[in-house]
Amino acid sequence: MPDEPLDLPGFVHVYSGKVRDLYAPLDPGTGVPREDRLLLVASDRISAYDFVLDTPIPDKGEVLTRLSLWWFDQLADLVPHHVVSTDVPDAVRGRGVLVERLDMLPVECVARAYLTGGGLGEYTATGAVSGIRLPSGLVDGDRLPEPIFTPSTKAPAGAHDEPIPFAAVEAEIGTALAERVRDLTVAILARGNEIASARGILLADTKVEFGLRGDEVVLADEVLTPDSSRFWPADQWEPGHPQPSFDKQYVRDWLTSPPSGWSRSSGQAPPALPEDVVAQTRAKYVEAYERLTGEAF
Ligand code: PZK
Repeated sequence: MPDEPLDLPGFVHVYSGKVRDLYAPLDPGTGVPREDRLLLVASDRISAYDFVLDTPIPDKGEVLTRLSLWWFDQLADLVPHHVVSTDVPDAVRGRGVLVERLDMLPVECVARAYLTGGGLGEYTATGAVSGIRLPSGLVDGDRLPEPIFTPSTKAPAGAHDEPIPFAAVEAEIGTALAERVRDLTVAILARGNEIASARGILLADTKVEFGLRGDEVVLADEVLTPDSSRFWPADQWEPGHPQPSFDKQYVRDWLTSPPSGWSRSSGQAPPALPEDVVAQTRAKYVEAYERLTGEAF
């Protein structure tokens, strides 16, 4: 990890994910970490093929943070969210968000609108995804008749989330809460696609996280960003093969091309990215932001 955790006066680092970091604000009177707030910081780190690359993508953290804030607002009539303030230390301005600390639900809430990835694997093996029987004959990239809820475990750092049946979610958090997060997750992806597909982007699937404020379900984390969702260019959508990634295709293409000298199967860390790949990738994140929001980044 090249540059983080940061030394942020008034905050203590509490956790780092692959590309984001979590801090707790300190009570100015006592210096004790507050238990009701967190500072979520999106870095410029990018992952590909399960590695965090050595080369950051300039402004990625700010683009994704601003996109997530915009989506929270687009979704506000469906679900309350955890954002408290974007007034954060200069060192993380634009990519840091102060949020309400919630009691997080111990489930990854995934919805799929198109069939690909792990969902496609399950379908090919069983004809169903997360216990939901699908029409026969679907291929990679097909749109599903309607978005479906395909929850997974929250795996510890380094491990992969595992798909779980809806019944396991009910057993974990109770039937009423399970039905609520299922319906919200599907509604978020459906609303996301109503907006995004009109702007040339398909949201194949998404992962969202919810927490509780008392007994109210609150949307947390980031939402409908390219790091939490598969973004596909709508004009290149062609079921029958893996779809290009809106944001990471230049990175993947270069890493798997001869000039990189890297092989996925080597187990070695990928090499640093050339500057043209960095610039093209940055431009794709900015393009996604600008297409979706209609605002200049
Ligand atoms: C919380 N994460 C994942 C996100 C990371 C890790 N509002 C909240 N209340 C309590 N906990 C969390 C949240 C949120 N969001 C989120 N882990 C805990 C995560 C960002 C960076 F390092």
